[in-house]
Amino acid sequence: MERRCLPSAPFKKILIANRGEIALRVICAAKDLGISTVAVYSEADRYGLHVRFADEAICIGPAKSARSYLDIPSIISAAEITNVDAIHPGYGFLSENARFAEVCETSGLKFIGPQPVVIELMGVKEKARARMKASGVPILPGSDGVIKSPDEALATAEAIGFPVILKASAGGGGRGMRVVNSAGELPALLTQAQQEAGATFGSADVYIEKFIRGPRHIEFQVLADQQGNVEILGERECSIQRRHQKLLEESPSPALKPEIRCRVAQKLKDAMAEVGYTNAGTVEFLMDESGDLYFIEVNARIQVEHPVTEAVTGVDLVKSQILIAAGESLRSILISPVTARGHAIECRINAENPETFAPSAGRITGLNLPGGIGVRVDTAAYTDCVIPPYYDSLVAKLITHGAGRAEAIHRMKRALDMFIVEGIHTSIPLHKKILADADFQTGKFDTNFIQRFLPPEKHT
Ligand code: MV4
Repeated sequence: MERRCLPSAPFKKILIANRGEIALRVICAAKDLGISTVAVYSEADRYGLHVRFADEAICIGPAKSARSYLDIPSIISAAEITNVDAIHPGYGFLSENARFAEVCETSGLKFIGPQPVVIELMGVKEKARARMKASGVPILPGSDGVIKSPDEALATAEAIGFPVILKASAGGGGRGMRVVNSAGELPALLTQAQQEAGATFGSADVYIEKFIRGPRHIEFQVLADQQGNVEILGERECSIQRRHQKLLEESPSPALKPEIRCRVAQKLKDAMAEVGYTNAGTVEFLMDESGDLYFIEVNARIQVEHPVTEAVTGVDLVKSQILIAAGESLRSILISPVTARGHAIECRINAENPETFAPSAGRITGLNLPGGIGVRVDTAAYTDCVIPPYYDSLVAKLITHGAGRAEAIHRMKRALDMFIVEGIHTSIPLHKKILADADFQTGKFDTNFIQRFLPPEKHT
């Protein structure tokens, strides 16, 4: 459990460079610490709750993110005008932009996240992979860094055995990947992957890994302070995804063996200390059918699904981020050893058409948020609010906690039945189907699970 309050506020005022539920989440943490808040907003978000609940709010530009939530000069100007001490980037937008973190620091504003050089390192996937390997974190067999020639690619693939996967060094989140099933396909797919990587990320660098069919996606939550202390706050099971968009997450994973959790967490602790990681971060792994974990990438930010970890550990991760950025030690932030209690599940309630998954922007004409014991709702929605078409489609996160997985599922079903959103389509019906599924209930699923709920042509 982390310390509840401080004798004096670590910062006087922070700016939140984000919108929606995560901006509100950061405002809550700041209020709990006695810190004043500044919201920034686009013209589409004038009536957003982050604007209403922050102490001050500044319009930074038009609806399109490139001219508002991604506009570094506008955000830095807002921070200077309001005289804030620090900036919290939330997730998405500028949260993993090393240049933004750098500009904050050179402008005398504390960036609430890792050091710019560490964000940069984690963004180059094959470098992050090499650093994790060097610290003893298990990785999949693959190339030693970037592929330099088609011959080298072929030799590496033959050595590790097909199928293999080509991944963009600057990619992540599933973009710029190619699965290669045989030597004959390799040259053409390598060219494709390199071209796509160059066009999408500005770097044509590609590396190879052994391809795991039907893996589970399991990620570990990390907190690290500026004194070199690292804590691992358990893991989240994130296998229920569609097109690399997570739909439902839980903690702990119903599939992770305790010995593997313990061994990987220990290695990770050392690895994150060795790279000089600070603040909150997530380390993603794939699990193969034997239950072993293999590192894939690091997300240098707070994640959407952080509340499931908060539910089982009782640690306020966003408050911890602010305190770490202010120079507080984890030894003072986490006043007793972190332990996990019970089980938590999060359902992402998206504004989308249940058949086509197309975004369903518009006005919410009726809204009932569920509550009761073991239920948390993180949202910036209210009756008559408008979900704009410009940003991601997350309307609310519904999190339930129970003594065990069965109770968390039961509470989730109850809460979904009491969750009413009128005026737009949402993913609530899909979540009800997932929760009613026998394999979901027994915990037997992988990253292909969601396909059975989709029309065949929608498979990816
Ligand atoms: C893989 C993989 C199989 N083998 N790497 C997709 C997102 C990106 N972070 C990594 N991804 C994958 N990497 C190897 N060596 C399968 C995926 C993958 C996936 C991973 C996690 C969750 C959902 C996924 C859906 C399709 C593919």
